[in-house]
Amino acid sequence: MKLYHWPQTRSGRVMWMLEESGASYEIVPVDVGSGGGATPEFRKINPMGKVPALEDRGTVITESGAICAYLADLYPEKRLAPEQGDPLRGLYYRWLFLSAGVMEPAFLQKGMGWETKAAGASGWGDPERVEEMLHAEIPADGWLVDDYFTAADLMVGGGLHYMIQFGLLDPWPAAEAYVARCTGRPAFQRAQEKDKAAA
Ligand SMILES: N[C@@H](CCC(=O)N[C@@H](CS)C(=O)NCC(=O)O)C(=O)O
Repeated sequence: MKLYHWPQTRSGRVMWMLEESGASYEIVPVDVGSGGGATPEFRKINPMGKVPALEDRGTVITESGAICAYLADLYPEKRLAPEQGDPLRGLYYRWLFLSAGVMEPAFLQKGMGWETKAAGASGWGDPERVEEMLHAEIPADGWLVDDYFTAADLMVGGGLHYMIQFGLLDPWPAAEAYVARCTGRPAFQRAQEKDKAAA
């Protein structure tokens, strides 16, 4: 597998997931900060010009949540997702989609200071509503979906880690402890080291 990657970007989450999966992969650096994403060669890999992109046996997958879900299914023995047909699989999808479609835009809106004129029409509501939901749902102990870590924890815990780090979310004890459980995983630590080495 090839991971098109640049340090300290969202592709770090995929590197973490590759480490969780035990996959063997090669890192292909794409300097998205200096126009590397805009080259015709890379646009053939990802027409959005963004990292991460994962190439596996001739197919390119983009979008970090999709890549993490793909890897969880590819390595079922690592138990990083509930099985197909288990209702908890629906809960797992809910968190993956919330992470990409609700949490990210809400916190970007907050970071950029954009006004929401129609929170009822925007799919993510507004940052206040998303924060209320997170306060209610981030578990004081354990994980989001079941009693084991899944790719949904990786996406949500990784996202919270970033938002707290960059001052976009005021931490509360349960969130801090949850993020610490996620980032305390050996696979996260290995990915961090590889990300630093790639930098
Ligand atoms: N929705 C995408 C977002 C990817 C993304 O925005 N990547 C940024 C780095 S964190 C990037 O490559 N930016 C370069 C650009 O847009 O030119 C995902 O989750 O994979």
